[in-house]
Amino acid sequence: MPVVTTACPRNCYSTCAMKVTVEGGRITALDAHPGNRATPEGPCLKGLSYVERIYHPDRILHPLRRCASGGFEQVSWDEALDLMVERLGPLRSEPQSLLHYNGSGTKGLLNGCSMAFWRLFGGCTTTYGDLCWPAGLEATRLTLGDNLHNAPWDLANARLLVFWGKNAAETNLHQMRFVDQAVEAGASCVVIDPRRTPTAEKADLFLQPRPGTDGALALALGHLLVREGGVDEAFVNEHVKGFEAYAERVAAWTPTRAAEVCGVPEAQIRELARRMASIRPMTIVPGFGMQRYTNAGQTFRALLALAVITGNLGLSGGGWQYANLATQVFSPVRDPLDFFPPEKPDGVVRVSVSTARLGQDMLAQQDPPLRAAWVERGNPLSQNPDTNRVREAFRRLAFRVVVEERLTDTAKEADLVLPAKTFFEQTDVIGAYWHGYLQLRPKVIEPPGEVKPETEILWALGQRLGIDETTLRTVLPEPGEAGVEAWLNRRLAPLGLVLDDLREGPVPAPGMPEVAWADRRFSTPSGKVEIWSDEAAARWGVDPVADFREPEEWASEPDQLHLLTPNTKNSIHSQFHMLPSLRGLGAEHAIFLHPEDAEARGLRHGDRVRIFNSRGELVLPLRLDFGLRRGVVVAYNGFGEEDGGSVNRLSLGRETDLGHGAAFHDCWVKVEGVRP
Ligand SMILES: Nc1nc2c(c(=O)[nH]1)N[C@H]1C(S)=C(S)[C@@H](COP(=O)(O)OP(=O)(O)OC[C@H]3O[C@@H](n4cnc5c(=O)[nH]c(N)nc54)[C@H](O)[C@@H]3O)O[C@H]1N2
Ligand SMILES: Nc1nc2c(c(=O)[nH]1)N[C@H]1C(S)=C(S)[C@@H](COP(=O)(O)OP(=O)(O)OC[C@H]3O[C@@H](n4cnc5c(=O)[nH]c(N)nc54)[C@H](O)[C@@H]3O)O[C@H]1N2
Ligand SMILES: [Mo]
Repeated sequence: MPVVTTACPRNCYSTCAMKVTVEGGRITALDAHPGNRATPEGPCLKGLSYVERIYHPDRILHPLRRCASGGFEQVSWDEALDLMVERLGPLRSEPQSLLHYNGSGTKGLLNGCSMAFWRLFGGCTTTYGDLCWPAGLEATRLTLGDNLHNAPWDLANARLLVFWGKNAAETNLHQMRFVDQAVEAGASCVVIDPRRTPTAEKADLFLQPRPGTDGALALALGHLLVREGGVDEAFVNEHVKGFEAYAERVAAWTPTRAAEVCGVPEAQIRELARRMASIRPMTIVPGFGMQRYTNAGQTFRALLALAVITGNLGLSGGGWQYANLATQVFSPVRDPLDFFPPEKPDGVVRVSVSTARLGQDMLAQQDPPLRAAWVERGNPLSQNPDTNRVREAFRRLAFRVVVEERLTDTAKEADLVLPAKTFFEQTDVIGAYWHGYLQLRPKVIEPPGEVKPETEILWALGQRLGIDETTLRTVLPEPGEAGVEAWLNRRLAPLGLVLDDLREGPVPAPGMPEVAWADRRFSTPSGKVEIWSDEAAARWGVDPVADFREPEEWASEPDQLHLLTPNTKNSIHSQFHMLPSLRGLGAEHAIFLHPEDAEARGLRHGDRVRIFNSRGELVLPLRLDFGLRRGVVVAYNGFGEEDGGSVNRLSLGRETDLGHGAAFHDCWVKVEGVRP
């Protein structure tokens, strides 16, 4: 029975190595692979459910064309390709009228082929920015020069852990092992989150700030560290730019003031400052949920400054664990402005729209207006802000192609749905963003039905459009495994690697650090850690030193609630939660409120409630949660129309202050009962 090594390519910290058992051309089992030191326990429930997911009856196995009745009909690849040539071919004279949109549905080097193909087509409109993490990435890059951190297992050496807006117990399961190891060895664990999450159960100090106010909290901690001792002067003198200006900034942020702004007891702020001053090494682990605000980039700079002034950089057990881009050796995402191609070496004009403002920007685009879209690996009708506007923008197009595994909210809007492969059906190489391993995900089964990998769809389309094979070969692998392997080997060659090196298991990316910045060399303009950043001011128009401002959207009426839309354990965004085996175990699409907030509205557990604002509404069951901060309402992102509608009906397309991220959590709503 062949057992093959592979790795899970979902957009998730863990990027687990796994072993796949194949019997008679079918996958029958998935198991742990010890070769990845960060994930030796093996896949989570989502990972184990792949056996169900890839053979699920709802999987799309053939091209589907919208028919006059509004439904879909199965068509042959010939018909699908003819239709694309007929509808997309004429756009080559005005290629920016075609939008190329991709989400983060899967990792893989071959993902880049699609964009390259549309360039060959003549260009297209692309997107810049990202839904996920760019405010934090840019804050880190501006301060430290790079996004790197210590190896995941090094967290076990921390004596003080600060999980700041990160819910690792659900979003980075494998990290909890290292947390347990640290705590067992006597470390203190602090969690800062408006929700009492499963991660908070590990904490010996738990702060529940008002959402969007962490910047004020961090500045007050800085105030206490500067005033009462806790600054590592040797480190600051030698390696830090801007300490004086920072000390001036935090002078005004007394703990009393921050306690008022953040709604946390002053004693807790003092206690946390005391720990930061006296316990070393400290690792701050900030999450992504906290950087979905219009003030998030500056907030992150304020948080990061705490690791800097206490000298917790370049040592085992210490640091700032946000994103480890050691594996981004192929296509750096270090600079979010890379998303705006600055020059046009191929002479092709490119236009970009903001991912965060996708709906508004698509509707606003002129010269030429958008007429068609190609969507792959993404579900913008569920996952991008302002669902109603995104839907309007998609409906206004004349022709939409969506490459998908199942009929998502986005696929349901398409004129043509093309079946997507799963990661068991085409070889690719993937990186990660928590550990530093490169991993192979080899083809282990034949694609079912008429499924074709994207690269083969584009090859066939290119041929029909009359692009010759020599030209196609410059951007796409030749169809078939041999073509893919040759293509991947060409990409690996500059790293001194070949595919065969990856077959047995994960391989550390060249330069993957055990301890980041052990050499204290920072690739910032000054070569120092920049808590004063001229670049931040010049590029983003923010104060060169971290400051605190309320998020743009802030309560204006007393009965408004702050909506948070976090992730859940048994789904990855809009993936997995529909599988029968996970359905009963996963989070529910519901509205979660503190009992006192419910009572104030005359609502009881189980009531049908309407959650609404000027952008949209949802009607869902109410669940009471004593673990929430009062004034906060929670609904999970990832659910779509068939479950009652995406939470993004309520969010506005709005960018973060740094990095062109999406400020999903700048979002206030009201909640009321619905008559049965
Ligand atoms: N199981 C699972 N794992 C995942 C994912 C998934 O969907 N499911 N998604 C993956 C991806 S793409 C991402 S981006 C990561 C995200 O990983 P995390 O950052 O852990 O996840 P989030 O749920 O976005 O946010 C984490 C926490 O931030 C808190 N938070 C929100 N606003 C604030 C605030 O103002 N202050 C503070 N202190 N906390 C706040 C939320 O209550 C939430 O508990 O997880 C990855 N891993
Ligand atoms: N309100 C709110 N909204 C959020 C967030 C939030 O916290 N709150 N989080 C945001 C974050 S952090 C992220 S990362 C985004 C995620 O946003 P997306 O990346 O758009 O969402 P996913 O549901 O992960 O994946 C999209 C689709 O990719 C498909 N897919 C998977 N593999 C393949 C493949 O190989 N080929 C093709 N063609 N398709 C494939 C899946 O079937 C799935 O439908 O959501 C964001 N949206
Ligand atoms: Mo994300």
